[in-house]
Amino acid sequence: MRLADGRVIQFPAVMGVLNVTPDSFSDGGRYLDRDRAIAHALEMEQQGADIIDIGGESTRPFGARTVAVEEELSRVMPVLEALAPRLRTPISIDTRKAAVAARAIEAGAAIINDISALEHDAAMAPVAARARAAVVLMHMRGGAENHLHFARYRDVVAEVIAYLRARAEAAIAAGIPRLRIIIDPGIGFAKTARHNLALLGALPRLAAVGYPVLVGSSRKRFIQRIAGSSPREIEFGTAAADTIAIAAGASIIRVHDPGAAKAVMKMAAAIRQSGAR
Ligand code: HH2
Repeated sequence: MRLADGRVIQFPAVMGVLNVTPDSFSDGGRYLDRDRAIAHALEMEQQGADIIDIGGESTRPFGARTVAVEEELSRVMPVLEALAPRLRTPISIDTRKAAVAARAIEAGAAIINDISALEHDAAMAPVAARARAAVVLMHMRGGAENHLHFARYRDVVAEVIAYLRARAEAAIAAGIPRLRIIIDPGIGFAKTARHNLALLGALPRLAAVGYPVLVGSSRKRFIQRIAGSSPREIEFGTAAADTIAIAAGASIIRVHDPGAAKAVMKMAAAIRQSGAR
């Protein structure tokens, strides 16, 4: 994918997560300190991350606090401003707020990762369109605060696909370049373990919608429920989910451990390619 600044992301790609939050479910608080956050992002690039995703609002199920614009800006901007000149990899800003996205883009972010698929803030689509930014459109229901109450579907795969198709069309209508749209089934967002597994199993159908697909399974609760909750079980459970995602046609995996994910991605992509010949 060619970004507005001319940089190209080769797919499949690894997106490394940088949560500058006090309450993210897997690494909350660890990177709230500016210098540690910067060092961690540089380390993730070294380990092979192709994109660094910076977020200042946790979406943790149960009790994640909504964050005011000013607070979110004060968390992410010092880190983003320090990183933009130092990273070769593109930066994505994980936010639902247009004001945060606009400032992040000014400072050098090229991708807007919006878990509300541009629905939370009416000003988001115009901001993205004006900047010719790439956007990640993710499926969820309810707010970040209460999404687990909405995990009811007749046919989760069909409903997620219909939603993402509609949001991609809305994004295009708002002026966002078609070739910069990425769709994401929103693993863990208003979804039970069964829903997450159904979506991972149906990734070829999602990829057939016609946009690159991002999958974020890393360390999520359904992995802990299925694989076990020790660090090693979570690590291998994540690797298994990411292997399947890449083999089934995902273009980007969003992960906390890019070093491991890069090896997983290379192996799964090689197997996928050999099958395609
Ligand atoms: N998952 C999280 C946050 N942002 N963005 C996309 N596009 N897809 C995802 O699956 C996704 C996301 C939640 O994970 P994490 O960043 O680890 O935790 P928190 O939201 O608590 O910061």
